[in-house]
Amino acid sequence: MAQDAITSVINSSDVQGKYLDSSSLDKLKAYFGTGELRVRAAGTIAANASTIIKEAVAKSLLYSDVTRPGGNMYTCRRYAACIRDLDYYLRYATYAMLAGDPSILDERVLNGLKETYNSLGVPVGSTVQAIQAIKEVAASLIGTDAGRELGVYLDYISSGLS
Ligand SMILES: CCC1=C(C)/C(=C/C2=NC(=C\c3[nH]c(/C=C4\NC(=O)[C@H](C)[C@H]4CC)c(C)c3CCC(=O)O)/C(CCC(=O)O)=C2C)NC1=O
Repeated sequence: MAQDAITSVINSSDVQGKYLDSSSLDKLKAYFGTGELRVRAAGTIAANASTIIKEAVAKSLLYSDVTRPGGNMYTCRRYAACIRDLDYYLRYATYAMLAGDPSILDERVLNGLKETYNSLGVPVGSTVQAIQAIKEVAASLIGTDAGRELGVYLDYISSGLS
């Protein structure tokens, strides 16, 4: 089950039959302390998602081998599939940022993804480059602090793919 920062510390305290200890409370303080920042960032991302993806693709994939004949992104159908995948990554990273927890990524995005990419010849290296470009473009819109919060989960997807 996908969880969030609150259920995560509650579950680990409950397993030990204890009240929240100081490190759990510190985690919650950090979570609530950045709440407004993360909610505002999620709004900005939602309003600019297609621009963020388009700019990230321009920075990372256009005019590279993947978009040339024989490349995995060549043809409209595959180009569209790639853009759709990148939009999934941004959307789910935004959910995870709001939850303050990566479990939703394991459950709904990364589960079986590496195998699917390998069987379809989707290049992981280029995908990771595009995800890193999303991180940069998004940070320039939402600011450095929120960009760092979002970046944690985009990096989580990148390492899950690699
Ligand atoms: C929400 C969870 C979720 C994810 C993550 C997801 C990914 C996903 N991407 C796919 C395909 C694909 N993914 C890409 C992506 C790319 N090719 C490149 O060269 C680029 C580097 C890269 C974009 C960054 C492409 C081109 C295909 C189609 C490959 C093909 O059918 O030949 C497929 C195979 C089925 C399909 O085509 O729809 C899946 C399941 N589906 C999901 O439901």
